[in-house]
Amino acid sequence: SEQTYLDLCETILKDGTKKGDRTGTGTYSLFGYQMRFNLQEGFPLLTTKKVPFRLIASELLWFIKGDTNIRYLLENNNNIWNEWAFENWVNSEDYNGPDMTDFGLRSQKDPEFQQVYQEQMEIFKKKVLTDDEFSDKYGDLGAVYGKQWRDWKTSAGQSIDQLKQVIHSLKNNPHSRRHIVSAWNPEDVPSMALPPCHTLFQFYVADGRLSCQLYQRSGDVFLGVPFNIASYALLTSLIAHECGLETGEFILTLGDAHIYSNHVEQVKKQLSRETRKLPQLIINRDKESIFDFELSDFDIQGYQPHPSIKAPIAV
Ligand code: THF
Repeated sequence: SEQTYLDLCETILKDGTKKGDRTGTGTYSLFGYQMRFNLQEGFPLLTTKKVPFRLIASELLWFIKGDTNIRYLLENNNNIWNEWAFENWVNSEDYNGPDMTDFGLRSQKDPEFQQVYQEQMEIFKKKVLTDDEFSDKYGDLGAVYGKQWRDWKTSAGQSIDQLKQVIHSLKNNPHSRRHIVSAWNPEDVPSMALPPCHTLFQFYVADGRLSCQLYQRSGDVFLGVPFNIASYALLTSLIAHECGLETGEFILTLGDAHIYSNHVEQVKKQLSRETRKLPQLIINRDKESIFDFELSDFDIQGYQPHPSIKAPIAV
């Protein structure tokens, strides 16, 4: 239940080690933590703050399509991956605007720079949306999730559709212990905008229920993890639907579980709130294949969260 997430937050604040990180923000961190969500109890969208389901659903559909270009996200008003594509552009020879070195950290500390950065980001978004050539060059994040899930390149030059294969194996050999999808491709890691945080997931079928466990190497507990929980719960529900199974559990195993130092006040605020009843996920029953779903085929009902809590993303 949601309490397991709140327990994680409390444990990190109490026992986490103060640790530097790639982004220069600073974190409180611990290593190795497991959370279990019984999907029969409701859909695990946190209620102690408002979590934007629409963004989670459009990101998941983007992965399922095998798309790695942020244009699709932008078309759906989803801005959660912008910074990583923007970084490629401002570091390229084609960029000749104001200096964007360290834009993530600087925009948080310097309001004047924040404005200059916002302007460049708007230019960037517009170009990705309207200029095909630009979009191919800078809107693409490289071999991130969608690519590895749907089009993993083999050394023999062939392509593996892991998602299709795992659905096939769930339908035809449900008791297999090999229902695995890996996003971690050691050959591609050095060239990725961001090496995958959700590294590998496995499905499990028992008593007509489909469960899923994700190993996440690194979890931004305040901003990312609530998205990741809901995203994999949605994926599990869609695949269960296609395979004619009920949903079981979603288990999230975290490697480096951290709270950024500039999220601590927000986490404390969230911890002061009471949990509420979890909402229900409604799926359009007329569609079967997970590859046919669109945003309008899902709905969340009975979601009455506490208000959202804003926090800056570490880039
Ligand atoms: N980088 C970091 N530092 N943390 C992450 O969680 C993360 N991701 C993805 C890639 N890099 C990451 C991006 N996922 C938000 C949520 C998830 C993200 C990125 C950003 C976010 O800011 N959420 C806000 C709402 C934003 C909005 O309304 O536009 C929130 O309040 O939840 C891990 O997958």
